[in-house]
This record gives sequence, C-alpha cells and structure tokens, in this order.
Amino acid sequence: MIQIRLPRLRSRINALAGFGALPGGGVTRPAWSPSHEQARAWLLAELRQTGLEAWVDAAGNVFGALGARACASDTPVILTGSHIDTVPEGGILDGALGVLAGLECLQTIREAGAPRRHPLAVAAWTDEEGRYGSLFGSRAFCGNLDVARIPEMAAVDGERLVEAMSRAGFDALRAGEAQAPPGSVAAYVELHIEQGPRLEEAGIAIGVVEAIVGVRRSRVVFTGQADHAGTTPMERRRDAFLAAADFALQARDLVIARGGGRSVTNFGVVHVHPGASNIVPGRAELVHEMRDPEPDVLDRLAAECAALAQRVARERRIEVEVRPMSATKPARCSPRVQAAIEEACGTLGLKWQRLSSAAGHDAQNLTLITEAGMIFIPSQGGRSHRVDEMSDWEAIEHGANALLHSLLALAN
Ligand code: HGY
Ligand code: MN
Ligand code: MN
Repeated sequence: MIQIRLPRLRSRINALAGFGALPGGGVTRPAWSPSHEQARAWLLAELRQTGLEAWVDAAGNVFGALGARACASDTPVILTGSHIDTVPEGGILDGALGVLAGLECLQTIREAGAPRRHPLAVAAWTDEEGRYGSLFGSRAFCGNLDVARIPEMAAVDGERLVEAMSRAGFDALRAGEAQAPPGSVAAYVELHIEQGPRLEEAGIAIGVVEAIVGVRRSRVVFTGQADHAGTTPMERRRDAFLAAADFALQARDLVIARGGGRSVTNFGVVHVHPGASNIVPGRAELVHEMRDPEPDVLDRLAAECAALAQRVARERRIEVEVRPMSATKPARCSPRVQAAIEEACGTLGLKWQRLSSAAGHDAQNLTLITEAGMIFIPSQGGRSHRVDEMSDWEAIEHGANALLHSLLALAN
C-alpha cells in the first residue's frame, strides 16, 4: 500500500520552522513579512524540485500541481493545502503541516505513478491568521473577498495591507484577480492539527471535521477623558480603561450565559491611550472576538454585546464605538469528502471520529466553491497558538497517510 515518507516530511517541517524561528522555540512568521517571503521562496523551490508545476496568484497564494499549470474549469483539480503564515509566537505545525503533508502526498503519488483521473494541487493560502483580514488568500480564491475594502485593511498595529503587500512585491488592489474559474476545483481536503484536546483525550488518531466555526471580530473603542493620575479626584475621573475592563468581564459572562453552549469569546488585543502610568486613560481599544457554529447565534450575541457596551459607557459617562472588523461564516463540510476520509482511515486501520472545528480554517471558504473537508490529528495537550504547540511524529505520519489515501480516492 502506498505510504508517505515521514523522514522527508519531517525534514521539510523542520526546515520551514526555521523561517521566523524564535530563540526559545516556536515561530513568528506573519503574512508578507520578510521571514514569510523567504519561506514562500523556499516552498516554491521545494515544489519545483519535486517536479511539480508551481505558481503564485495575485493574492499571494502559492500552488504546486501534478498534471496542471493553473486551476482551469476544463480540468478540475483535487486540491489540498493550508497556510505558512503564523500567529505571533506560534507553533511550527499550525498551517505548515497541511502544506507540507500536501506536498509530500503529491510527491509520493508522482513517484508511485499512482493512477488518478484528476490533476492534483497543493495550496499555501495567504494570511490565514488574518493579520490584515482573516482567511485573506482563500477568500480571494473563492471569490468572497470584498476588494473595495482592501485600501482600508490594516493590522491592529495600524500597518496597512497595501503597504505590506507592496513591500513583498504584490499589488493588493489586484488580489481579486486570484478568483478561481468556476468549477476548477473538484474537491478540497485539508490536513490540520486539532489545536484542542479532544482527539488526544479520546485516544483517536484522526478527526473527520463535519463543521467549522464562524469567527466575528469587532473593535470596541471607549473614549473618556485623560487626566492627571494624582490630582484628579476619583469620583470625577472618566477612565476609559476601567470601562473597557468592565465591558470585557460582563461580555464574557453574557456570551457564556446567552450563547449557544459552544459560544466562546476573547479579548486578545488591548490598547490604552496615551499609555503612561501617570495619566488617567483617555481612550481604551479592545478587539472583541466571538465564535459559534451557528450564524444566527453570533448575530444575536453581537447585538447584545453592542447594547452592553453602550450601557457600560453610559453608566461611566464614557463614549463608546463598536466597529465590526470581520465575520467569517460557519461552514458545513462535504459528506462525500468526509466519507473519503473515513474510507482512507479504514484502509489504514486508523480509528477516527467526527468532530466540529472551534478554530477557523481556509476550508470554510473552499466549501463555497467545492466539496471541502478537513482531517485533524491530535495536538499534544491540546496546545496551539503557543510556542510549545506540537504533535507526535507518529500522529503526523497517520494524518499524512490519511490525506494521501483521501486524495487518491477523490482523484478517482
Ligand atoms: O484563529 C483560528 O481559529 C485559526 O487558528 N486561524
Ligand atoms: Mn491554522
Ligand atoms: Mn492558527
């Protein structure tokens, strides 16, 4: 039975981990950054040395293909992939696993001369982590990128997408040209770490993803009054940070109490202005993120949290503005792709279970244009989005072989 070569996959994972590597382990490799562009060049060289056709589209997505020079309607590809950008101080597998296991599968299929009725391709989608706008590359490819918003898209530190892409040699305003021709993707399956504890705790090798969560992000800006931190009487202060902190704690409780049972929320970005210890904060800005598998639950929670922000502001004689940033739609995965993954697990003798993804993924965009699904492998201790994110190499081998046999099943 055809199998991937773990040593080759392992050496590529360790090589990619070198771009943006941190001294204590882990990696910071944001989209369009110098380390990301070096990683892109390395990946293109690896794809070409493997004998694949390789190209980069207008949104910066990297492709490697067996039997195709582009995605075209008359030769629909079986597509796999993930992303090579990372969160700050992230792990070496989030995204990288799916891209490099995809490359390993195409190389194994090419070397074995395995029969297939479709061309195969692997993609590295741009800015999956959304430094400038979530799932950017796969949104452009799947035709749901709002190109009118590109000029205003920026990271939370203010760096504009247009500038970041220009430094990397891309014209952001042309990203819409990356849209795939209709019918050019016959199916999509992505290998990814679970980034949570369920598979490891259940002792199950493979997760067959049936649904992917929607993620909603908003800026919440509280404006009070900067004042002297010593001389201003406490009862006269209009402290923007205290209003933000009060809102954050109450919003957390609201999402747990009023959500759908699987709703989660987070405040991962906090800016206080002017930001000196002897000034009462005049302005405090939060990025408020909420996730749920049901779109209408997310919409309701967003409305209730906006009302809560207004209430807290009023009680504290503060102004507040809630500015929506991004909202990805929850997605259901293709039953046909799930069946192909389960059949591959049967062939390989791997235990599997269906589960939903509480992380967002490019696959949720691919569900808009093709039959799409995902394969998860266990994360050690459920750890992810931290430098000690890791999976056992045996789990990585199982996941890559499950991907290989899923791709072969879908290609025939
Ligand atoms: O944030 C997420 O859900 C994914 O890891 N980008
Ligand atoms: Mn990821
Ligand atoms: Mn991630």
